[in-house]
Amino acid sequence: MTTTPVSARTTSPGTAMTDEQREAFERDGFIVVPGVLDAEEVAHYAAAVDRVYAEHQEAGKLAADGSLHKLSAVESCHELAPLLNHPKAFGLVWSMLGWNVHVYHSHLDVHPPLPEKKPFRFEWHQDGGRQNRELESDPRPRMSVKIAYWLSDVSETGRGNFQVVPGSHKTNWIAGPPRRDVEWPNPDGAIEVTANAGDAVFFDRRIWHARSNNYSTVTRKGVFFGYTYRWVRTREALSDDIPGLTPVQRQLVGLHDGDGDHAWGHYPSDVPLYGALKDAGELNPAHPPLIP
Ligand SMILES: O=C(O)CCC(=O)C(=O)O
Repeated sequence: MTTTPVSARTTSPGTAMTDEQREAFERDGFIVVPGVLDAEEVAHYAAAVDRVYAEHQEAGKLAADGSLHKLSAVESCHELAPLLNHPKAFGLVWSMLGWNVHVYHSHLDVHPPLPEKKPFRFEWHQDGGRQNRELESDPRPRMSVKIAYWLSDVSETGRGNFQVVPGSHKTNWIAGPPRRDVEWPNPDGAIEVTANAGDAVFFDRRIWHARSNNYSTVTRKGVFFGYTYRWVRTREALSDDIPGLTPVQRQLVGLHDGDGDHAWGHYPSDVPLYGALKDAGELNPAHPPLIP
């Protein structure tokens, strides 16, 4: 068992997104942030994910291809809680969405090398499910952002890399097959995002994206956290309690109990991230409180 990394004990909300990051994110719909996790953190979180994988393997609960796509990352693996608000990545979230946020969808993923070619499946999608049918504007609103932490080396393509169409986050519709199992080419402009273990990818939920198949010799491991406004209902399994969380982490997993405002943000001083940003001098006038 590895020791808890120092970064896991900080209560700092981190620093705001830089102007360069914002420009790239607005243009491309995603950015790669190098070196968010150091080698010790990668080893620590990869070992935690490996334990969850081994438990599922033991219980015969892996997918037929030996992969694990486990929803509710922190509920499934409490050791991942510090990644909810890692100080080197969390600033990207509150810079985009402000302080009235929570994690509405998360997963840990282990994809071992595939021994043989998988049947075709068109995996390209935008996140948010029916948000992509029931919101009426063009482009539809951002609504949520996601961080992927890489716990394995995907610095070469072909390792089950995350694929995106850069700049597609303002495009409501792309051409696709009549059914997902009908062979269809990748969308124009699609790329495999490469990253080292410890890098993070921060992406707009609207960007057209897909996991690729891992035909390499390296098992792909990652943890994904999707953030949205607290007034959007969570998809996460909710615990009665998860011990040891900070107030901001409790807000993010929906365990914050000062919710007289029903998550509408009427009482910012009751919302832990508002207080943390205030203390750090990082409150942004672009995300003002409601007028009392
Ligand atoms: O695992 C991947 O590379 C893609 C993940 C994905 O599709 C998602 O986070 O919505």
